[in-house]
Amino acid sequence: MDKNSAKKKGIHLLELLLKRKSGFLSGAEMSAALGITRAALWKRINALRGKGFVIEASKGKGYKLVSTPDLSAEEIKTSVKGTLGKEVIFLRRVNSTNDLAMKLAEKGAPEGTVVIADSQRKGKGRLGRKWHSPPNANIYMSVILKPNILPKDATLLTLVSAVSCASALKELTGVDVRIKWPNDLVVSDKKLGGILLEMRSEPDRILFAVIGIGINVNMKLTDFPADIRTFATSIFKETRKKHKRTTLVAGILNEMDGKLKILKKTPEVILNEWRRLSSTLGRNVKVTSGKETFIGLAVDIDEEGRLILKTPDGSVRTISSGDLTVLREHTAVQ
Ligand code: BT5
Repeated sequence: MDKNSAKKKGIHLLELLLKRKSGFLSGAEMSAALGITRAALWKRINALRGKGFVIEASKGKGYKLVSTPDLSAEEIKTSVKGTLGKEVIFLRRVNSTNDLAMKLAEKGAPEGTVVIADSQRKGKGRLGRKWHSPPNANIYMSVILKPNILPKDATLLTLVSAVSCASALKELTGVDVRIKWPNDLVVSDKKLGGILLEMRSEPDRILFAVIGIGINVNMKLTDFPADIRTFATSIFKETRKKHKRTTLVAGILNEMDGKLKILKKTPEVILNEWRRLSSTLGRNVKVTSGKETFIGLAVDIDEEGRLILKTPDGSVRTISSGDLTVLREHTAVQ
């Protein structure tokens, strides 16, 4: 059997085990369903065990799935409903999931391929900044997309990803995740995560885009470096509970799948969802964009996802990218 179909069979095995969570599945039944010998089944069961799946074996009864690891490619693949996450590359450690995803996309990896890592050596933010990426705690993933939109509309990909993350996290953890323009996921103005969009494009089309998503999930505040601790948060900090990363990853991918389809047909719907989840609109802000700094009231975003700012002198500025700080509510800006 070639490596690829063997890989696929591994997933089918997990699907079978997940379906019969409460009881045992006989070895004969499983080998028949998978079309493999009992010896091959045993090998595959052991391969899953090696990845942290706990599978009980009982003579005469068969196999039973007791627990699944916190993060695994196999369970993500069985949990996604659409194209995103049907192909998952999971690594314990990588320099940057975005760098690897860009390389794979360059080599023709299909749309929806996800690169995910338990930790990153050189996790990156925008403009060469660092993304703190310790192991056993958080989500660091990159999704390859081949969107049929113009390069000038690329910011919409950041917005739709932020909306998908905020909605999925709210639904799965109960945390009121909001979006700070343009790429931050925040909870009560503290940074929970960030999105980094990179792409390869020609003047009139995007060849591929990579959406990098970093979310602090099970990280304790004391584990953050001192400089980040003051303004960051995690799902654990907000809920006092640990959350299974695989569930959150699959939830986000499913949400993104649906919302990307909506973006294609009715971008206005996504823009409205963004507005509803925004922590930025209606507030006085300072935006640094390149060498310029603007202060004003964030009134809206336009159809390309640019921020519309009303400055104190009454003029209107449209800003396509930058770093935004929310000013204290009493700062007088008209
Ligand atoms: C971002 O950049 O917010 C985008 C972060 C994207 C990270 C993901 S992880 C998977 C994928 N692979 C990568 O290599 N990157 C992506 P920016 O807006 O530039 O914010 C960066 C700033 O956030 C840093 O300068 C720190 O101040 C702060 N920061 C760093 N690590 C953080 C963390 N874990 N939690 C909260 N804030 C952090």
